[in-house]
This record gives sequence, structure tokens and C-alpha cells, in this order.
Amino acid sequence: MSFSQKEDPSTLVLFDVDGTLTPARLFISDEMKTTLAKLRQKVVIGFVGGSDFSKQLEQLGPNVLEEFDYCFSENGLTAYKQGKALASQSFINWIGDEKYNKLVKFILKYLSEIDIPIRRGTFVEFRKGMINVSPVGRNASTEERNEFEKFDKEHNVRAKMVDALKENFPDFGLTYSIGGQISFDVFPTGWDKTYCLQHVDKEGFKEIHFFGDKCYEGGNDWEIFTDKRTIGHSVTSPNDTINILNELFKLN
Ligand code: M1P
Repeated sequence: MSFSQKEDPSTLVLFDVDGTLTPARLFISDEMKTTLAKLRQKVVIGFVGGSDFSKQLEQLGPNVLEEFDYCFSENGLTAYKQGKALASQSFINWIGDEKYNKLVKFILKYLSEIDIPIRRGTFVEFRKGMINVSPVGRNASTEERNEFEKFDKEHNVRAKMVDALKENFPDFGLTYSIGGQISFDVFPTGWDKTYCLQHVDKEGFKEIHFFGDKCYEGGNDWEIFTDKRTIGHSVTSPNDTINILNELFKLN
């Protein structure tokens, strides 16, 4: 669908994925799909998440490239407009292997020395635009994820580790973001969700709305939520997103 066919092609609405369009790491509901389809008749829509594209496909469905006007994975490092790939960047090219090795050696040593009740696999996930570090490991089941999240709320495992990384690598130009349940993202400063806005800057949108659930300082929606170019909406759940959309864009 071309932008000119929409009721208001000068408005873009961007969504975070986890906690905003879907429950954390779970799947989009039929109600959300219907709401987005109605919204898309009116305005330009897109999503921007920290996860890679394959995970977003699992969560949002196999037809995301047809169902969203913009798809931004890894904060926009991988980007699609109307189903076509836009130019992309990579974390490893930016940081270089020498610094990267120092960072990962520190992380693995640190993780081997802390006390946490369970460990599974994949403690460092190498992505195109970032690394994702998980003390429990990305192979944790949903139940194990919930347990870790609870443990972390009491013991601040992730927050303490981020402090240690900041202290040990002050000149690496890295940002650390605790966005989900069991991990945190590490990426070059500026490569937060605002990174995706460079793909839409030239389109001349009059309004860019952003919906996210981690809009507090330190959350991974904070930078784009507070960016001058966006109108931010902080939501508490996918249902809250639907309610705000219905009211704001008169979808009923
Ligand atoms: O989208 C929020 C975060 O979702 C996942 O976090 P976790 O596995 O900790 O729940 C990850 O994909 C993370 O990169 C992302 O920021």
C-alpha cells in the first residue's frame, strides 16, 4: 500500500515490540493485528525493536514486511521500507575485533564469578548492531525467564554488571540498555532506538508518534520517547496500546 493512499500519509506511528505490541517474547494477538490493520489505512506504521529480524518474525508473524510500512530490527540497524531493505551498519565493524575481544573476555569472566541460581546457554548473543548479554542465558525457558527476572529485581544482577562494564570500559563509547527480562543490550552510543529515525527523517513526516513500555530513564525506549522528533506514548501492556490507538486515531 503506498503512503499516498492513506488518510494521513504525513503521520508515522512507530511501536516498540516487547510489552507494546506483544507480551515480552510472545506473540501478537489477533486483536492487535486488527487494530494495526485499521490504523494502517489512516497513517504510516512501523515497529522498532532491539531484537533481530528473525525473532520479530516469530513474534509478529511471517508477513511483517507486508503488514508494516517500516520494519526496524536491532533499533534500525536492519531496516525495511515497504518491504525493501534499506542500507545497514554493523557493530563489529564499528568496534573492531581487538576491543571486542577485550569486552567479551571481561563479560564471560564476570559472569563466571557471580552467584545466580540457574544458568542455561548463550550468555553473549552476537547480533549485527549490538551484543546482548544474559546472565541466565538466552536459552532459558519462559518459566526460567520469569524466575530470573524476579531474582534480578531483588539482587540487581544486571544493573551491577552494567556498572562494572561502564567502570572498566569508560572510553569504548558504548551504551548499555536493560530492555527485557533476562538480558541487557550493548551498542555504540547513539545506536539506541533513535537510530531508526535517520531512515525516516527525509520523508518529511509532520508527526511521528512512538509507543513504548520502557519509557523511563534507563529503559530502552527512553531516548526515542524523549526525542524532539517524536510524540511519545508510554504504555503498560499491548492492551493499553490498543486502547490508546482506538481513542487517539478513532479506530472504532
Ligand atoms: O525488546 C526488548 C528486549 O527483548 C529481549 O530481552 P530479554 O530477552 O531480556 O527479555 C532482547 O531481545 C533484547 O535485546 C531487547 O532489547
